[in-house]
Amino acid sequence: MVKGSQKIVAADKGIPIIDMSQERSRVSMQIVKACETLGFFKVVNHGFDRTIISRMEQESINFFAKSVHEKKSVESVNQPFRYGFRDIGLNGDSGEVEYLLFHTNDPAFRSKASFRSAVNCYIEAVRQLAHEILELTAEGLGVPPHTFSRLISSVDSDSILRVNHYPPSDQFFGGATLSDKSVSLTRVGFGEHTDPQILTVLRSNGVGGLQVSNPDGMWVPVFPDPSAFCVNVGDLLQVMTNGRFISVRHRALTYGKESRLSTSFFAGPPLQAMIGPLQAMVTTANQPRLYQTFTWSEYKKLAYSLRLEDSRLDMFRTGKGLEDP
Ligand code: GA4
Repeated sequence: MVKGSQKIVAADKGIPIIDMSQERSRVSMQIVKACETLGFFKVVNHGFDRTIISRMEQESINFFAKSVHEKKSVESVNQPFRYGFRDIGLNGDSGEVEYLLFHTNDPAFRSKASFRSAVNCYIEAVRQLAHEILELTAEGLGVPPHTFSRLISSVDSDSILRVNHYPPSDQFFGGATLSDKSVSLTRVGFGEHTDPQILTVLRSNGVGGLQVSNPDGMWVPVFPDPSAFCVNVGDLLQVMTNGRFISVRHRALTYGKESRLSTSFFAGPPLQAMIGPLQAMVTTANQPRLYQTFTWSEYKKLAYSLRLEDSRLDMFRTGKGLEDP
């Protein structure tokens, strides 16, 4: 069931759509503005190879159409990157979703060579897109261009690819019929949360379900556009920009008779990378340092020990007695 009284506004209301074919400085300014106001935007004319997208999508469709037994046998070498059904994380969260998780430095899994190759090609292409967006972001902020992108291009960067399949709502009614008017079709596919990493780059098929929380406390449904990529700020980018960018809360609902398929790349740094507010973001008196410095490993450990909807960033605010020397 969907809980909470947060209101829902019109689809795409206030969501920036950024045309990446514009002049570079315009794109970088628009990205910075979107990260400051909502923490979420769509990019179009991004130059992503369409064949890579369609191969990835077709292989994912084929995979999720298999029997549960077959799907479960596709275990990744690196637990907990795996096939999952309903259970999200390790602390009791669940949703109407099945998924595949791949660690991007080791996406080895027991499946057809064509699926493995589609995943590898997609990871390389989406990593490049994330890299480009992070360079544009740095340029827009006036900090050295590789400030953020170097963290995700390192060989030991800790990024994840996730493919979520939200089956049609009517597959989850266990006996109730859809003609029963008291049965609401709307279900939570993936509950509200922020992404712990630096940046997320998501693409979906033409079925809606993603919603982002705006600064007025409303849910904004994201109109599905298979030709666009959705980009959201993660917790680490909020920290590095000293709170200037918003790590946006988002969720996925399932309401229809159609399957939704989404593919998200969570761009993360190496486990030992030190993360803290950039000096350039804390220099003036009106921008006091909001967060401590920590390693991604420390932050990830904390995030994975909490529930999906928990706010973890607050635990790394300054003034908690664990200040940097
Ligand atoms: C949210 C972003 C990614 O999907 C993810 C998720 C992870 C998981 O599914 O195992 C987490 C969630 C995500 C944040 C809090 C913890 C960990 C589920 C959960 C309850 C793969 C990630 O990196 O963090």
